[in-house]
Amino acid sequence: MNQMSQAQAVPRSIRTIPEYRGLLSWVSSVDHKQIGIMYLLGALLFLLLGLVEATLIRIQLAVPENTFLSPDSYSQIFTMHGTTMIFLVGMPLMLGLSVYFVPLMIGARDMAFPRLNAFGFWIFLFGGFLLYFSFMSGSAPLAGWFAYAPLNEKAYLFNSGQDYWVIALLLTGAGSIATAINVIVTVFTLRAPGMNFRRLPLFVWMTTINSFLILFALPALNTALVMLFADRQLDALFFVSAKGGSALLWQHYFWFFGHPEVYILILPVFGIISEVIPVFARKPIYGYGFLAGSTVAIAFLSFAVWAHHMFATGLGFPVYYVFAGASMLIAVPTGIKIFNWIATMWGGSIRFTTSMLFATAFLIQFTIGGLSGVAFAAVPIDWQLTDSYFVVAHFHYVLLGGMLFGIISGIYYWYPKMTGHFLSEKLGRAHFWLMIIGFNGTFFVMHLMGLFGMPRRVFTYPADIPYLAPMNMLSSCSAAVLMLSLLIFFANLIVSLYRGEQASDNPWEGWTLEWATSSPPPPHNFDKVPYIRNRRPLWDQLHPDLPEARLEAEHEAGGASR
Ligand code: HEM
Ligand SMILES: [Cu+2]
Repeated sequence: MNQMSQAQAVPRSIRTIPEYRGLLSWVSSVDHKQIGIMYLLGALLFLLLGLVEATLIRIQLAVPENTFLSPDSYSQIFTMHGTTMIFLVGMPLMLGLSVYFVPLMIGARDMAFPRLNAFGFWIFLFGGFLLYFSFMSGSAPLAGWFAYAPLNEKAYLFNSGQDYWVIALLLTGAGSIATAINVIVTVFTLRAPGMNFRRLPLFVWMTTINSFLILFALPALNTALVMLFADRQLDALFFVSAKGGSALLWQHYFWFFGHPEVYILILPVFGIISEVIPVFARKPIYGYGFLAGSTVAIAFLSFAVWAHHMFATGLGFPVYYVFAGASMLIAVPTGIKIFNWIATMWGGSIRFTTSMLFATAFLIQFTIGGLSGVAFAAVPIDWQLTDSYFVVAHFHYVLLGGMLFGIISGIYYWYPKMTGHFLSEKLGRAHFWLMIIGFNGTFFVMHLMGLFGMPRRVFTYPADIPYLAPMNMLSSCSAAVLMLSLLIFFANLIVSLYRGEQASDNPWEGWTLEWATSSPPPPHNFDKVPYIRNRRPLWDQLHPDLPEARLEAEHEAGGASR
C-alpha cells in the first residue's frame, strides 16, 4: 500500500523507470548505490578466484622441483591471477566505492549519468566472465598480466586464450573510461550548494583526479589491445620485429598505461585513508591543501615514469637519467602524504577500530613497498633485481599491503552506512591480526628470495640453491594463514548482514555528508542537503558549542591545535 501511494505521489513525467522487486530490481537498477554494491560483490567474487589461483601458485612453489602443476598450467594460473587482481579486483573495488560514495559525499541524488553508470558495471562484469571463459577454449592466456610482445603474438600463442584476454580487457577498459567521465561530470556539476573545491572531501578530490588519470591512461592500453588483435587476427605485424614491426612498441604502450594504472589503483585508497584517519584520530586532517595538491603532482608525474619498467631493454643513457630522476621525484608527493597522515594521528585520541587498524597497517606496509620501489628507480639496482622475486615482494607490498588493506579499511568504515549493520569487531580483529601475520610472512621473505636469485614467473626452482627451499616453505605456510584471514573477512561480510549490531546514521561521528542521511540511505539519498559552509559539514551539528568556523579562525590565527 505504501509503495502504491508513493508511486502516485511522483509525477508521471519523472517516473521513467518501472519498479521491479528482488533480483530484477538489481539487474535493472540505475541507482548508484545498488550499482556500487554490485561492483563490490563482483570484485569480491573475482577476488575469491584470484585467491584460489594464488593458492595453487603457492602449493606448486612450496617445495623445489614440484610437479603439482605443469609449466604450462603454471603460466596460465599466474597470468590469470595477475590479470584478475588488477583488472577484476582492484579496478571494480575502487570504482564501486567511488560510484557509491562520491554522490553521497557531495550531497547529490545520483551520478550525473545513471544509465552510463549501469553500462560501466555490466560491461566490466561481462569482460570478467569473458576472461574466465578462456579456460574453456583450451587454454587461458599465459603471457603474464603485461603480455609482452612477441610472446603475445599468434606465432607463440596460437590458441584463442590470448584473444579472450584482449577482448576482456577492452571491455573492462571501456567501462572504466565511461565511469571516469561520469565521476568527473558528477563532481563538477552536482555538488551541494556551498561545496566549493576547497571544501570537497579528500576521497572525492582523489577519485576525481583519478578519473582524469583513467581518461588519459586507459586509451593507451585500448589502442595497444586493438593493434594486438589486428596482429593476431589480420597479420598486421605491429609488434612483430622480425617483419618490420616493433616488439618494444608494445612495452611503451603498455607501460604508458601501466604505470598510471598503479596510481589509478592507489589514489582512491589514499582518499579512503584521508577520510578514515581523521575520524578515528578525532582531529581534522593535517595539510588538506598538501594532500589535494600532491595528488595533482602525482597524477602529472605518473605519466613521466613509464620507462622505469623498461630499464633492462637497452634504452640508453639519456633515457635512463630522465626516467630514473622522474621516478625518484614521484616519491616526494607520496612521502608528503604519509607525513600528513602521521601528523593527523599525532596527538589525536585514536580509536583503534578494525578500520583504523587496517589504515595504520596500510601506512607501514605501503611505505615498505614504496621504499623498495624507489630502490628500483636506481637503474643498476633495477638491472640486478628485475624479474626476480624482489619485484614480486615489492608490488605485493604496494597492492596487497597497500591497496587491499586500504580498501578493507574503507569497507569496515562504510559497511554500516551501506547495510545499516556494523561488521563484527571481534571477527574483524581476528581477520586483521591473521592477515598481518599471513601477509608479511608470505611476502617479506620474497625480498630475500629475489636477492638469492629466484626469478619470477618460473614454475619451479632447483633444490641446491641455498635457503630457497625453507624460504618458499615459509612463504607458502604463511599464505595459508593469509587465505584463512580473508575467509574470516568473507564470513564477516555475510554474517554481519544478518547478525551485525544495528548502526545509527552516524555511528563513527564522521563529518562528511554521507553520514548526514540514514544507514542505508534512502533511494533519493537526502531529504534535505544542508548548505555547506566548511570542510566538515557535520561538525557543527555534533558540536554546537564549538562551531567549525571558530576553530578555523583560531587555526588561522595559529592558536588552535585541534
Ligand atoms: C592473497 C594472497 C596472494 C598471494 C599468495 C600471491 C602470490 C603471488 C605470487 C607467488 C606471484 C608470482 C608468480 C610468478 O611470478 O611465478 C604473484 C604474481 C602477481 N600477483 Fe599475487 N598474490 C596474492 C594476492 C595478490 C593481490 C591482492 C594482488 C593485486 C591486487 C596481486 C597481484 C599480482 C600480480 C599483478 C602478479 C604478477 C603476475 C604476472 O607476473 O603476470 N596478488 N602473486
Ligand atoms: Cu611504474
